[in-house]
Amino acid sequence: MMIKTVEITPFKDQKPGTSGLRKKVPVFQAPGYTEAFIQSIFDSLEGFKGETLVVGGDGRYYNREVIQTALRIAAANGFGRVLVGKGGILSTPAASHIIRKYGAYGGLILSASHNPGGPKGDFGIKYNVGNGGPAPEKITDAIYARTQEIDRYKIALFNDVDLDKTGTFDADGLTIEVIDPVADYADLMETLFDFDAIRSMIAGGFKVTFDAMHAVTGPYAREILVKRLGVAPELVLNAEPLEDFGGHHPDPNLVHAKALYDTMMGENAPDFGAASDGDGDRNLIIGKGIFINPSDSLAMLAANAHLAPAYKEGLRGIARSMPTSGAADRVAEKLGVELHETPTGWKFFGNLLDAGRCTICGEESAGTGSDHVREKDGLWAILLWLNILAARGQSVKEVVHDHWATYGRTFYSRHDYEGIETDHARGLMSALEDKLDALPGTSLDTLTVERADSFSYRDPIDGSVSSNQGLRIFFEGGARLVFRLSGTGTSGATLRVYMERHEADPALHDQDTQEALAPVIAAAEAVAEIRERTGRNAPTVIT
Ligand code: G16
Repeated sequence: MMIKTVEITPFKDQKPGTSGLRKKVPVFQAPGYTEAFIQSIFDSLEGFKGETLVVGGDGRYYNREVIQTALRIAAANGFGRVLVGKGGILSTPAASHIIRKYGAYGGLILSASHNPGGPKGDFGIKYNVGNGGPAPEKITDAIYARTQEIDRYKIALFNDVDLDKTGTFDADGLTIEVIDPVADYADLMETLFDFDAIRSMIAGGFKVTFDAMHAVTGPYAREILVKRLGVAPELVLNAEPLEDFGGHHPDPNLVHAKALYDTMMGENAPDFGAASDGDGDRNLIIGKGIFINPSDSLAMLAANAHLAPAYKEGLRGIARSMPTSGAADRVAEKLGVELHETPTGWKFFGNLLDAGRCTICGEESAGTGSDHVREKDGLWAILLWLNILAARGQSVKEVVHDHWATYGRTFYSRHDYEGIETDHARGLMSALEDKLDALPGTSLDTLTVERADSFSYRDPIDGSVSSNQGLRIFFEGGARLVFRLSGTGTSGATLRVYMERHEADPALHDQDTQEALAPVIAAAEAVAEIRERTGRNAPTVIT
């Protein structure tokens, strides 16, 4: 194998965020930038000579070029085999499954998730370990440390591999298998859920619509929803993956999936509507006339999971990220299983899942998943919902109202202030942190503070500690307010303000969420001076 060693100077900004390194495409296109990061990943790992690496991405602009580069650097560094999705495509949960199924050493997932794509859009590289999950912090910290001192990368000199033909190729001693990105994943889904029951429900007239947002899940949805479950093809929308997602933002929230929301709230709405994001790990669930917030969705899926074959023995535990609402905690309590509260980032669920301490995990950021892979999984969440609806023979609205009647309703909302000046965002957070100790006993607008802290997590499996994971304010009566800065943006800073309040009285469950949370929203402004410090009068996105 012809290998070239190229000298470089370190790029100082290659610190992985919540989910890998995300930057604008032109940043990754700078000479040596992508190579330096991939080489830094490999330099931080041990014992992979001759092993298998999985490589795939969400099909966004620059995906194919980076895959060719990754193949050459993997070859030069001694990997023996690379499994790569046809067309360079692998959804994030499918990549996680492939790593696990084929016993790979790890994988490179190329995606900037829900962030926009295109020549001026975002790109990202994430390393996943052998359990199929995102690298834990001790590895991402090591990768970052390596990026700060790297002085060369090694690259094999072979021609571009044809990514559009499945088959096995030899590239100068590296075995490259271009695989069907969908088949293994679709087969896995079929083992988890009662496809017969879902198929009968759909054949009986239950209408399902799915918006793939011109992102990676289109081919998966066509295979699973249309071919295997009988969903009408015309109800799978925007199913062609496009490099720029059709100019849209592949974020399945109420702003970017507004068309779906409007359809679901309209007169002749289908019974069930859903969407997924750029790389297929997030989900949006909307029933006819009712949006389900992701925190509620986690709680409802956990409460009903036993209706699906994979979970019929019950759950071993539930895990949620700290900013996710406490709705799932009530389910865990009723089921008598452990509830784990982790920092934001799917990587924190990996140890718990591996140790059998939880079966279902979820985050307010539209991510839900289980121990079937080690990533959140958009289509999995959609299929579990469909399985539950088929088993219960009820509408989404009925399931939701029944859940609230049993557990009470946790009103929940997240307000995002996107693209604010980094200095302003940091200033707001540090001023707030300075105030925390003095808050208990004081009033913020109409609410009285019970306690306040900066969230820190000690992993119960490996004992590692992650500090500064968000500022929390708990109020008398049970309401909660959380402030964090996003770790996934690529320009400026995004302030996230998470609000929740539990309401036990069913007579009050039909209030508008923002109205129900008005006292908490007012408290957020009072304590953090958001308007003054960010210069914004309103959030950019409300979910
Ligand atoms: C990633 C992480 C999630 C996290 C989300 C939002 O999701 O995997 O665990 O909740 O980012 O993070 P932040 O609030 O820091 O922006 P994805 O779908 O972007 O890979």
